[in-house]
Amino acid sequence: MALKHDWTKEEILEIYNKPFMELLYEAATIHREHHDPNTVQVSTLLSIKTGGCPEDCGYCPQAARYHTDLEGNDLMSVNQVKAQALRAKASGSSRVCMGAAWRNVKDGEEFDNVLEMVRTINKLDMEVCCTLGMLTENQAERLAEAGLYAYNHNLDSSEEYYKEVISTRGYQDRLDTIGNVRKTNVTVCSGGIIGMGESEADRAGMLVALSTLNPQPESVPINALVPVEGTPLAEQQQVPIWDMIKMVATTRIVMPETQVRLSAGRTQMSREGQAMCFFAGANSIFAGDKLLTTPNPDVSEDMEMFKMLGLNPQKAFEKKSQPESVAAENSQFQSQGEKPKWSRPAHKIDRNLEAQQKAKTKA
Ligand code: SAM
Ligand code: DTB
Ligand code: SF4
Repeated sequence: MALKHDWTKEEILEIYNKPFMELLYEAATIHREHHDPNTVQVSTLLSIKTGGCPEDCGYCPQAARYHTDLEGNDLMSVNQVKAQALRAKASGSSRVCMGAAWRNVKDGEEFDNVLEMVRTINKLDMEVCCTLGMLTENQAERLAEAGLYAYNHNLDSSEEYYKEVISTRGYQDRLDTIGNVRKTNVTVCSGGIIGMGESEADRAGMLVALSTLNPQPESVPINALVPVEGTPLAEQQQVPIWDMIKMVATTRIVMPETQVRLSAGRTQMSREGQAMCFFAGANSIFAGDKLLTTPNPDVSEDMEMFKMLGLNPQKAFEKKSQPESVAAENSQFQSQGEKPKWSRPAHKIDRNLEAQQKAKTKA
């Protein structure tokens, strides 16, 4: 079945506000048609350049203008990054996501070092993601050639509410960076934050902006705001777990093939709450006792939770086999010449081949 790319705010709000059990059932059903419900992808965040950011994102402890307790750091060395990536791999993570507190990437020595970090982690047979702020098309291409798997750049909220939270760059700037990544074979990771004081219509608006991208992002992180003292959003009330479950379920329904990541805010969620998010279609988490600068559950706690729920961490670059029920249905579809239900984004082998071919053409 072709994916729907013309979702409206009204349609999405209607889904978000369905009776809770109906919403959960629909989301879980769609999740099972497109994904293995017992597999969850595990990423480890690594803040390679912390603090001192010139932007004014109202939620962010790394913005230089807010007086938080954060200790900033210059760009880490390639060796430090390699050591951290090895630790992440040993603890069961298949992806490292490197974050830098930059407004945008600047060509030069620091970017060259980041490219070397990407190549180094790739050689460890781990997926590499970066979130470095705004990118030009050329920078996106250079990251692709270095072997980047995914680029994270969030829309954060609806276009209308975004303006209440960030003034130093616009929604279109974000869409342009996502567009530049899309021109390469790097997969797109883009999502947002709930609990910043936005309305349900703003949540739906963000999902309209993401789901009408064609193709839809391969990965959508849903963050619950982590309120940090010193930031303008420090006094926000914790987002109710019900809202988080409803947001995950709605995201799953409007973007069936996307990896939905249960992101920031898990330290405040019970295991039961997180289990409902997985049931509703979340199939990725950030693991490790730190997100970029704020706390996250210990790896051992997460592994205990996975064991309890019978969840398995997804292997790097794994092309998942189809659940049997879907495979049976697909063989029927395929004989009738229809597109199979189960599909996965490009994986390492295809991407490396493409990169090699491009390099050859350029030479
Ligand atoms: N500087 C880059 C940028 O803004 O694109 C990359 C790093 S930035 C910290 C990545 C994302 O983390 C933000 O877009 C936002 O969605 C999320 N984030 C930052 N602070 C957060 C907080 N306090 N709570 C929840 N999510 C947060
Ligand atoms: C995303 O959507 N969430 C992650 C990742 N992408 C980079 C970051 C969460 C940051 C939470 C606040 C902090 O630890 O500084
Ligand atoms: Fe800077 Fe990114 Fe934080 Fe905004 S979210 S202040 S761009 S580090």
